[in-house]
Amino acid sequence: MDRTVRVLGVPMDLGADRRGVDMGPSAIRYGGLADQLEALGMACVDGGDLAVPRPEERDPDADQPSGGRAKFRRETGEVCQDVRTAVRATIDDGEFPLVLGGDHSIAIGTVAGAADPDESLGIVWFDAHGDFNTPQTTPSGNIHGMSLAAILGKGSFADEAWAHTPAVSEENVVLVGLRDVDDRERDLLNESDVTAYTMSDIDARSVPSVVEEALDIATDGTDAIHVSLDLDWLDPTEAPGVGTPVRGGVSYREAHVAMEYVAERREAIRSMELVEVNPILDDHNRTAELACELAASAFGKVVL
Ligand code: HAR
Ligand code: MN
Ligand code: MN
Ligand code: MN
Repeated sequence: MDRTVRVLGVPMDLGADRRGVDMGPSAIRYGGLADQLEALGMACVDGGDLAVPRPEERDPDADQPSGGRAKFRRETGEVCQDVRTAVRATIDDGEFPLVLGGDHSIAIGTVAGAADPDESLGIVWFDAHGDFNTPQTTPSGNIHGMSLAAILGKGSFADEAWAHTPAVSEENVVLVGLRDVDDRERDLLNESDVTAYTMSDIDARSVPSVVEEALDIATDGTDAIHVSLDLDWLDPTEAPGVGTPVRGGVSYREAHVAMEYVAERREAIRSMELVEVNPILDDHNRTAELACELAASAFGKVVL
């Protein structure tokens, strides 16, 4: 990677029930992110953290969409527009935005900033969850479980300009690692043109084969891709510090090898984010440290 990496922290926890992901950006920095990237010979600058309101100061149910629920919808929209502005400015300056969450709702802003309206953007989304609920299907009202659907303009997100990013088409969106999908979310996913690889697909085919195919789909005919890494993609034995752990995820080695395949396409990658690290639930910051290591692998760290 010859672009300077600009780190942008988004201490957001409005989109999730378990508190603590707002401390993710600090934990990832303490985990040695800049050192790891500089050891690869990369230039790395820290853009600091964006301002995010505290849930205690706001009403989660203010300003709700009709016939649905999306808690802190207004605040999430405001934060995501700030994320979009920061990500877009970073790209316009010729730098690479590495966004640190925060809960996964911030991806709505990252993708909006990464997507040039005159171009097409593919997405590879590593996650235990589909993040494909809408305000109409969500069992929780938590926007982190809706962020990918929002980007694609599903449900009432079709009317939300801050959420829907038309430069992303479903044919170039790939989910990798699913093992926890809600019933109505499953229907929406199956009806869509998004490609979704479950953990069973990974068991049957191995990580390299699935990830390579995912990258082929995301890069097919697109101008660039965004990589969204939800740390709950990994098995909780490796990544205990996440808000919504689900057993049966990828191993430490599988996660690294996946990022090594990502690194092979790094010229196509325009932006990346590391989300859902929850230091309160972590074991001596190991999930945050793992996030740093995985970023280094994605940027081309090799053993020999
Ligand atoms: N599917 C559930 C919901 O929509 C749980 C979402 C879980 N969260 C995440 N997203 N960490 O990846 O409420
Ligand atoms: Mn209320
Ligand atoms: Mn997620
Ligand atoms: Mn998840």
